[in-house]
Amino acid sequence: MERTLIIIKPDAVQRGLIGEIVARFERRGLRIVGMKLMQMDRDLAARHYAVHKGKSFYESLLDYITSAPVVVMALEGTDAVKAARGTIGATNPADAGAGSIRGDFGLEVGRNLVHGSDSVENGEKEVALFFGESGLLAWGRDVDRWIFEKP
Ligand code: IDP
Ligand code: MG
Repeated sequence: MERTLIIIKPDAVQRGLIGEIVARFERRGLRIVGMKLMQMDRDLAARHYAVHKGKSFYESLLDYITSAPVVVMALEGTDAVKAARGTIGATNPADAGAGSIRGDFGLEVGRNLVHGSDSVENGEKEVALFFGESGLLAWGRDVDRWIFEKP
């Protein structure tokens, strides 16, 4: 099943929004197969955000993501990448629709609360970077047949 990596960023953790944000992904129907509280070091942050190296916001992005603890989750589900991006909302919270996490809780692109993988390929890579295969739990929910037509 498709996987995506979610990071509840330092601003969201500091603001006491972990539960609120996890609840939105749970309610969406995505299945949590990995979850941990951690503080990212600069090396891990640089690997995760390698695609943005050289951009104007790159250094401030690394400062932000390493500034305080984060909660990292691997989620599974049908079209998990696209579904999670929808629940998260547009990169700039000012453009994010009401009802999305960024649209409901954010104002600025540099404090946008959550990361979600942007493609199926990156979802696999990012989940592997943070959890490896042994860091994930394969399990079924009793409710899966009411969320997935073919569990
Ligand atoms: P995404 O998180 O919606 O996938 P990306 O374009 O991949 O957005 O950018 C990664 C992260 O870098 C954003 O979530 C945001 O935290 C930060 N970022 C992106 N663009 C800017 C910017 O113009 N100024 C400051 N931070 C930015
Ligand atoms: Mg991105």
